[in-house]
Amino acid sequence: MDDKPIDKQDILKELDELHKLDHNYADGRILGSMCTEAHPFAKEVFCKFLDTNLGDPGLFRGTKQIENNVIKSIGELLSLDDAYGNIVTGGTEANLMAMRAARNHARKYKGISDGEIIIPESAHFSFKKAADMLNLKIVEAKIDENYKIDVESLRDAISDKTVAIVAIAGTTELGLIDPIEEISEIAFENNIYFHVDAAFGGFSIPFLRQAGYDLPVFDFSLDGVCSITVDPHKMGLAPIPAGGIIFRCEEYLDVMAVDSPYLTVKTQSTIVGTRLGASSAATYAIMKYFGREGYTKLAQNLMENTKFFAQNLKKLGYEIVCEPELNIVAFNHPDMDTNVLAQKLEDLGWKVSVAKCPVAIRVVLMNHIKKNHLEELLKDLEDIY
Ligand code: 0PR
Repeated sequence: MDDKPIDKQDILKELDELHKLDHNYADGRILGSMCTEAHPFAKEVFCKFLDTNLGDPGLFRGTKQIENNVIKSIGELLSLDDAYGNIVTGGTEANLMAMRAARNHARKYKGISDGEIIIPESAHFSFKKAADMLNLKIVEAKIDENYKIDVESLRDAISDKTVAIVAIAGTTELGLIDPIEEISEIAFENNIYFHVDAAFGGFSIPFLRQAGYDLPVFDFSLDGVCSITVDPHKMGLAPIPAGGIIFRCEEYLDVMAVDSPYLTVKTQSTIVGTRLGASSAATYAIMKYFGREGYTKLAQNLMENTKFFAQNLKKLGYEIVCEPELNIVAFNHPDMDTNVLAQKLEDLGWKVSVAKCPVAIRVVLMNHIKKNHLEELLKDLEDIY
């Protein structure tokens, strides 16, 4: 740290220089991000609530009410009237809370001390972090030829140590939805906690279904579902950090509660102590401002771009890994190594992401990628091959 104060203008100049090294969403070149530029209104509200701290909610009663309202609204979107949960930093923390709730619940009610969680091979790496932190063993369920959980493999993986089963509604690499209804039944029959990671899909599947898209049910209308991760900072257009964890009942928060005697509330169930009220306020604002209608339009528009991109890729001789269910397209060229192709695109200024299972170029069609960007990308792909 400098000894003497530095002039604001000099500090800003230095920061601006460094900020210039960042890529912008606005130029449409970031192809593999599930985050996007937040809506200006959400950013405005976020700034107003920068000093609020939901770690001590008695001091910020209004903001706590806002968080409760957001959780209620997201719960309703997921077919749950009385939802419990929190706005957290993102999908990682939401998944960690879900796994912690499942572990503590099984420890309390079933006496399981060395628990296992069953996750698909396609699960986000946040579950590896959660398992490591919570001392849980991961048992992987296989994925089938359609890159979705192989239900038989999942059934075989269940043991008397299983504390949670996880399925994904919008996989990180391919945007696919696991057979959640079937898995929910299995979890329910076996009295096992079932968590759905809809970090990506949670803010689009309900709207696309309402608009007539043939997508499966993935939410609390299924009896087995105990919790759902759904991230406002992905498809919800809220500023980072905004993840959501929704629980079916309060009991799952209770089993995580620790005493916080000197605070304005006597227990705390979240992982983080001091936490931003701004994330809840901005999420609340954008959900109100968009309404179901706004999100439906957004999701439909992104699906149209997805279809446009996939169809044109095929016309150019590229092969897509699977028909997109959500707004992700993964593709290869039959005559070119994927990493070589990725490098050629990088050389042309595209920020490319390569999926691992299977290896493929992966484009997440977020709101910052407009039709004209796709046309430019297709032109480059045509020229490359
Ligand atoms: N669950 C799923 C299904 C996810 O896809 C992700 C992240 C998470 C949980 C974890 O969420 P947080 O990153 O909010 O904790 N999916 C993206 C990924 O890891 C996140 C991302 C976003 C990556 C923007 C890159 C990027 O530029 O691929």
